[in-house]
Amino acid sequence: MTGAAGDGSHRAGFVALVGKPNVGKSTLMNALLQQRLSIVTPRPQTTRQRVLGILTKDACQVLFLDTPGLLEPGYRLQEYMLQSAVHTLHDSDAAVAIVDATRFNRDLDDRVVGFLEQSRGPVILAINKIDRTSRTSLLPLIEQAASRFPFTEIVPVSALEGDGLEPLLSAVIRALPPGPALYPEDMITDQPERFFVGEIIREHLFLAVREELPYASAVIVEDFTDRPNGTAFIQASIIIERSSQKGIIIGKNGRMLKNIGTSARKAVVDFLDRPVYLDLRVKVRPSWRKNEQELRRLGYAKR
Ligand SMILES: Nc1nc2c(ncn2[C@@H]2O[C@H](COP(=O)(O)OP(=O)(O)OP(=O)(O)O)[C@@H](O)[C@H]2O)c(=O)[nH]1
Ligand SMILES: [Mg+2]
Repeated sequence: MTGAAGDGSHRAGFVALVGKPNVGKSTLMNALLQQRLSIVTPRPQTTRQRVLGILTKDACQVLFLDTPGLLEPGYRLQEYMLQSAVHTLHDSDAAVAIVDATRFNRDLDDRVVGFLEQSRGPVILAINKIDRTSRTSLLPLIEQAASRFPFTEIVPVSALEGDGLEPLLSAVIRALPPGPALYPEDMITDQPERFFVGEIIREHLFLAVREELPYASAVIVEDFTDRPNGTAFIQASIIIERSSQKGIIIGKNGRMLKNIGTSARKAVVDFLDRPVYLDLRVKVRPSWRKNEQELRRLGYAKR
């Protein structure tokens, strides 16, 4: 049993991290957990599913839920992403809404406020990326934010530089309901290694390709077997929509696919902390983003 639970002061609960695409939700969760769990890229719409990150301290357990950005869906995958974010917000005990300080008006628009109004619990505002603004520009943003929504607290942060994280975490803990820890204290997430391996490969794919291609691609882990010699044998496929995209991902003399495989494998080794054999292939699934059955097969299943 953790810490101060005996005297009834222990707190625990689910905290949704929500906001427009690219505001830094995943970077913030990783910074709060001090662990690289959720994938991060410079592109909007990187996160496609909710990711649980568990932070256990003596007097509390915070169950952070990273979510996809609150986008305007144009196709089925995006509908799934929005639904996943909105459901997570509805199901959580508290929420941290995140905005990019340099894009404040875009990030705290009426639509976002409308979603926040559906939150079950208190909502804290994290004004992120303050490393890219001046201190003097923050005060007017805080005043505007307070006039748009009854945030319980407003905290300026830089998830990238680790600035403001302590005050934010204190605000989150104050927003949690009393209760015992819900997960064992050494647990960091409830999602399987296999899920994160697919995500890490997708991260390296997103970093390597341009324009529409990241949005037209997905990764599926076909086989994940721990061999008796201690090596994780992983076979994964990059799914794309058209055969014309296949050539781009494979690259001249197979170089692009090889580079993605090499960098992804290194990151998977860091994550799993054991040797990894990675076999990476490319498969075409026409219009998978719009096809319910394909989406389900890729793990993007609606509830
Ligand atoms: N300068 C600066 N950049 C940041 C900060 N936080 C995040 N970023 C960058 O913003 C980009 C998006 O970060 P993510 O954490 O992937 O953002 P997200 O909100 O999870 O994005 P989606 O999953 O696509 O909705 C990355 O290039 C991050 O490095 C910050 O505090 N300062
Ligand atoms: Mg994200």
